[in-house]
Amino acid sequence: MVGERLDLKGETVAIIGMAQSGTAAARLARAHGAAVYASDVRADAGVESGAAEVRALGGDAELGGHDVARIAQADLVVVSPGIAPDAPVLIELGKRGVEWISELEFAFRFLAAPLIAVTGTNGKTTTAALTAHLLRAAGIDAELGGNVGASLGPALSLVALRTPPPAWVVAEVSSFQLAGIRTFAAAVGVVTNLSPDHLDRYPSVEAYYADKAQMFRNAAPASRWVLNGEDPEVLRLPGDAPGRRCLFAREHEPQSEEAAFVREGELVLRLTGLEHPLLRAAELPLLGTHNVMNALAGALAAALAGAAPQRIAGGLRGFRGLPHRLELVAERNGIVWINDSKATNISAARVGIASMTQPAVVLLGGKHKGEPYSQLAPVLMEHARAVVAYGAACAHVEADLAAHVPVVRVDGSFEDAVAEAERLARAGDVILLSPACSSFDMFTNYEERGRRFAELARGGTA
Ligand code: UMA
Repeated sequence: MVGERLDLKGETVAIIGMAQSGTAAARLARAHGAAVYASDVRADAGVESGAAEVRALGGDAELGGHDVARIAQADLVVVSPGIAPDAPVLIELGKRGVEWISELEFAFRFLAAPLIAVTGTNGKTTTAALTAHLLRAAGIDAELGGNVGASLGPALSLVALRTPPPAWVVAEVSSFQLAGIRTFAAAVGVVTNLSPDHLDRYPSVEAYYADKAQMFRNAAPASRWVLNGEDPEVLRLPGDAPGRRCLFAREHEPQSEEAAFVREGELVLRLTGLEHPLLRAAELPLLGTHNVMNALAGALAAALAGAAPQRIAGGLRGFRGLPHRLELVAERNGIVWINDSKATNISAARVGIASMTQPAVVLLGGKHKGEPYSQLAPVLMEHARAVVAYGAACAHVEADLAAHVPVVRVDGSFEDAVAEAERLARAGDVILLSPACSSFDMFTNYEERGRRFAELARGGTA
């Protein structure tokens, strides 16, 4: 299951969006001989560098709008994942009967290595990064990319340019990317868990899950599906797609011939019926029980790609976790500062808050995504001294939670919100950035939000 590797000589590829994915797709298209027309509605510094890169490669780049007629004439149209299906440019193309593919699909067509694709609502970045780490620990040349975010790996189009190709590619794939696939097929597909998310883009949870289910669109008997055996939505997702189900679970031992589970505090792999104890869960260097599930998923995926169980155990012991995910960033005046900026939805925030062992002042807010924050009330009542509601969602957060926990609403800047959290915290407390929202009201992305929080935590000027 590797891509078809099309020859694009004499063809024109139109690329919509010129941030990371668009620019990477332009690079890949040019490398395979295509003429490129890339465009972006924005015309700011964020896309200027992408445009300059496209032009330097001999492509044509246009900022500040899309020439729909020109895009419609292209042989292939590649769309960046951040562009919603109701964006005017896609509506216009739809009216003209023009089809498009996602950057994920485009990149897949040029991948010369088998692929482990990791999707799910939460934990997919940690699981993808861990899987690549475990493969490398087992001496297998693995490249990580896709939706992991720029600090961890490139867009898949850049992975597809690597020469010589790696032995395996591990990609985190989002529902936005899966929405635009045709031939994309993972050799090993991982689904970490499913819960409502992105309701600002999807009309319903079902529509979001339907895009996730695209993972199974080109399933074959040789496909291996690493599935969360404790999540009924995940178990339902593949329907009757061909391929072997390999389950991971923390609370029980799955019956599948390939499985990963915890028995009496020890992580165990079962491969073609044979059991391999790996290490004790307490030896995992990652915070929180959700990370036990991520470790089981990563270990099983790596084993299915050929990593030896003993090497997997060593790799698990040495994995240090990722930035912006329950990351301890400072300790000052008896207060511990934890950056969970990646908790961009309710379910991720709930998991992070639940893993606190000291009273927490929780910074909650950002761009509202549509879910009610009252779902966090039980976990906040147990773990939070106070909530600081900030950002565009602050009124929603306050309205949903004030009856359950002390809420201080800050209508000002992010810096004002952090200063308020510091005022509320006492020695022995944790200040936890757990936004449950996206960052786009105040920042370019969650990484910038997390970095700013870490700066302020270390005593940077507000
Ligand atoms: N645009 C147009 N026309 C429109 C609308 C938008 O030109 O009508 C432009 C925007 O101005 C922007 C570009 O299209 O310049 C869209 O860029 P993008 O949002 O797709 O951003 P990229 O830099 O290409 O990053 C994407 C992923 N981002 C999203 O899906 C939102 C990155 O995942 C990913 O790492 C990268 O591709 C490489 O694969 C980030 C993410 O936040 C980490 N993902 C979401 C998540 O995990 O929740 C899905």
